[in-house]
Amino acid sequence: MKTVPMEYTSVCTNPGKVTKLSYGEKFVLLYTPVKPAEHILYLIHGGGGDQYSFFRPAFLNMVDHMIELGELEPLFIVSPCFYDPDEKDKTPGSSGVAVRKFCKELREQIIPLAEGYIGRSFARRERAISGFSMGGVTTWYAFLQALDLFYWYVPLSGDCWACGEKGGGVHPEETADELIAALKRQGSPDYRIHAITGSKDIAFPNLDGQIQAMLKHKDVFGETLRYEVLENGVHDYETIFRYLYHALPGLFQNQ
Ligand code: FER
Repeated sequence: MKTVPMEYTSVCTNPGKVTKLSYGEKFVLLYTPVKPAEHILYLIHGGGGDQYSFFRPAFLNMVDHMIELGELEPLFIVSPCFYDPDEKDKTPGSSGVAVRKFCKELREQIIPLAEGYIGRSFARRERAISGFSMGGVTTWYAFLQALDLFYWYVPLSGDCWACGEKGGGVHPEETADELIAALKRQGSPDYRIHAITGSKDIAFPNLDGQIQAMLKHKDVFGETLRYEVLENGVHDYETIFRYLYHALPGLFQNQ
């Protein structure tokens, strides 16, 4: 897995635009690329984070450069915040409660807001969801609750909490079963998962346990789940930017 080229962290000659879109007391940040875009990514921060966790120069400049150089097809990126505005408790327990109900907000408020602003609604094959840590947990919840909205799932160093906190590691087989049940319940539509973590990531045992259990179900996940582990990768945003540098060009590619 390549590292992000040093020059990609500097400001691009022709950068995309970041717009703040409000709903009630909350807001999302929307990245609009300089070229016309046919796809949209909903990108979810980790525990204790917010709309700005991903939307920092190191990430936005990287995306600008990738698009400018033709390494990445232009895409919109939406960065919401899964916490309530007055939430003070950002522990995994509290975050777990927030992300379990967050897909409802995505469905009912955030997607209509962002896509209404852009002026078109995207098809599920044109929509992806990704996130880091608790944002990865959110990504798995989207699979459980909103398969009709997204085709592409990119959980980064976060496991599925269908069977409780860090449930992918504590109850791997049961978690795989929950994912399969949710898939069937939602009519078994086609989808793609690209899960990535690092061997020294604190979430590694949880995500890895879950993925190994999922991979035993070859009939379900054999063709649809891709899993990569970066040797020595740790649990921080810099490493996650590298995963996205690696994974973003593969999104929206099998249509
Ligand atoms: C994990 C998923 C999420 C994990 C930790 C988290 C240790 C989040 C932690 C936090 O928000 O502090 O698998 O494993």
